[in-house]
Amino acid sequence: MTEQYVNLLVSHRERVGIIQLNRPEALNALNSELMDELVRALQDFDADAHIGCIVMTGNEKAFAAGADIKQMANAGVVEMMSSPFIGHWDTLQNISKPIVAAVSGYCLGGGCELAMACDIIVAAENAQFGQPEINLGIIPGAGGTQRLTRAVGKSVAMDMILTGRRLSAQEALQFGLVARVFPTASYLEESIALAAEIANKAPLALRMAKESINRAFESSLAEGILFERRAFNLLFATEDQKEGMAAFIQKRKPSWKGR
Ligand code: DAK
Repeated sequence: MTEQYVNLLVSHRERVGIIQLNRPEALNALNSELMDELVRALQDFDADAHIGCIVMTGNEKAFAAGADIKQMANAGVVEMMSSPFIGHWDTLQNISKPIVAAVSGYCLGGGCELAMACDIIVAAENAQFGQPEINLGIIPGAGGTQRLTRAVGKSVAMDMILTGRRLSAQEALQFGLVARVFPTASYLEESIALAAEIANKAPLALRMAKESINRAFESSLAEGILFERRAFNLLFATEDQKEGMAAFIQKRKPSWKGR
């Protein structure tokens, strides 16, 4: 990967693409330049056949403390409506490869919305999740009222969004916002290991699984099940399905082709 970034550190470890938000002086506050770069880095990894899964992370103190308050403080309604900022979140939804958010420290406002727009959230023990926008006289604007409610239910979402209450990593685990919690010293390595495990699965099956799970949030049960059935049947047109089942029968490891 040759692309240069100002607000990100981008690397890869075997089949895992790693994107680190890198504005530590502002607790990784999400300004439009960072979001531009983030979308580009995600799209590059999505298009790279050598990458199977992506890890998005910050630093030990902050995943991201929200959208950049200084950048939007003087904006008017027309400016906000025409801001490309929100389009970045929509683009994120079109990334077909799984994205693991590895969260340590502050994960607030737009930062929490960014983590929730990823596919799996892994938390360090020191992580704090919150939607404190109410304290700024606004509400979450990048999906927080919707995704948080789907993740933790109405009562906890109301509590967090109306008061600005933060959840600890253990609370976030208990309420279903995060999938796994690890010690702060090892959360990133554990997240990369999880992503490596995913990256070594059959690529087309991963893609169908991600699309089908996401469809659960967009459709009725009957429509979602129909979507799943079509995706399931489609996988029988792939070489990887033949390989996976042959490998099982022959008691060997499968070798995926992504075809
Ligand atoms: N924006 C800009 N700078 C930030 C920031 C933020 N969100 N959070 C922290 N910083 C900066 C601080 O200003 C400080 O910079 P200097 O003063 O040193 O220049 C530096 O990072 C270190 O912060 P603190 O000195 O405050 O550090 P502490 O450890 O004392 O406190 C804190 C950490 C996370 C509790 C505190 O920084 C804090 O409360 N930060 C703000 C958290 C917050 O309110 N987040 C929500 C932001 S609103 C949109 C959709 C969505 C959104 C926007 C638009 N569209 C549809 C267009 C999302 C909105 C939000 O996220």
